[in-house]
Amino acid sequence: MICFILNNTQNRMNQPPFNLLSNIIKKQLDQTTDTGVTALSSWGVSQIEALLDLPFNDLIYQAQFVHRQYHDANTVQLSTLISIKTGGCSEDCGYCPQAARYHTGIDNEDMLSLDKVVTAAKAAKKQGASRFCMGAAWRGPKQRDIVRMTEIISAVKALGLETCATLGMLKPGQAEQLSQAGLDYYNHNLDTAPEFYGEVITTRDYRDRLDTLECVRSAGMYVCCGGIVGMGESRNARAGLIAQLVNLNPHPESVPINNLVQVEGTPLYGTEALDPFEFIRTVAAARITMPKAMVRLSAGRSEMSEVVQALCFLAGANSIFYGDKLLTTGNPEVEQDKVMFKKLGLQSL
Ligand code: SAM
Ligand code: DTB
Ligand code: SF4
Repeated sequence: MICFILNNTQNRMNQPPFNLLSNIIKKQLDQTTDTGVTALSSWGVSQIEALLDLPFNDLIYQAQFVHRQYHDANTVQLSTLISIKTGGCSEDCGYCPQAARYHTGIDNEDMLSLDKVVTAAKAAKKQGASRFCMGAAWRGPKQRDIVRMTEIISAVKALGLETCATLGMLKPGQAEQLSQAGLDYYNHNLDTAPEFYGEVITTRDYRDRLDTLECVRSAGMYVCCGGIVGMGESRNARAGLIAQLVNLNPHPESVPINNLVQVEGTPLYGTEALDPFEFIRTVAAARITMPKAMVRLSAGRSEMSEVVQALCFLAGANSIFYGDKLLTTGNPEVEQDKVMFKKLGLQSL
């Protein structure tokens, strides 16, 4: 796969001397075309692992360098989440409080009414979100769910918000219907490296996830695809996840990096917490390898200090989930995020 970096003369003049870049990146920046565009060749797991192994300062410096080629370094996009169908899910995802088979205290609720979703979307817009993401605890939607979703999507879109949904596995016809209703993004995470996947989920396989992502692309929607770290995986597995994301062609437009939110009753509850520097390194590697993507600092912010979050922004994160709740677990209060943005001089998008 080929992607591009340093896309105009102005950017090239702004770049630091190449000798400050590590050999790993230098090796990738070897194909300058006659239009002044430099091609990045594809990334293998070992190259991404070598990025993750860099001294922290070098890694962050390079991530910030790449980030500034494509993004305003002081702007962060805000997405608000809502759970439109909570609990009672048939799947066995080891991290998830909504799986029916785990005893987490989450009840199986009916799908929210159109009115309730629209009210929540209006509130999200008023608070400053630009995208509204709707999640459902399904293995995949049934046809009747798709019909209801199309009404909801059209109504949210009519408010002037970008729309995103995460409803589980899709079949080709379903993706088309969602797209035609006005769905901009579909979130479907690869979650982890193929080698570690079986430790976390057994009720659907990696290929199922890739198939859904292909349906989303073919239907013309933007792909939101990332994963979860802090599930007891190795650094090599984090590199493996990023390699899978990078090798989607084209790269996902949006890459959520979730830190496991540990919920009592799930199999992954009690996993040793990931060192925050490893989380930040993962964000940096995602930024370097997928320069144009919006990299979202996703679940797990409630457990992170502002300093850790600031380092994630420095490492190239430029999107967050904004609003007091994720799907079933907590997220920083809106007012708290406003204060943090002010301290960091960040603008929202
Ligand atoms: N049921 C659909 C599916 O799994 O595709 C959509 C909803 S599911 C809750 C969306 C994503 O949330 C999962 O793929 C996973 O990446 C993330 N997620 C779920 N529980 C989490 C947790 N405890 N910590 C971090 N991320 C989590
Ligand atoms: C994503 O990557 N993270 C969000 C969203 N996509 C749907 C979900 C996080 C869920 C955290 C656990 C919960 O609140 O239930
Ligand atoms: Fe179900 Fe999605 Fe949770 Fe897996 S992550 S148990 S599919 S709601």
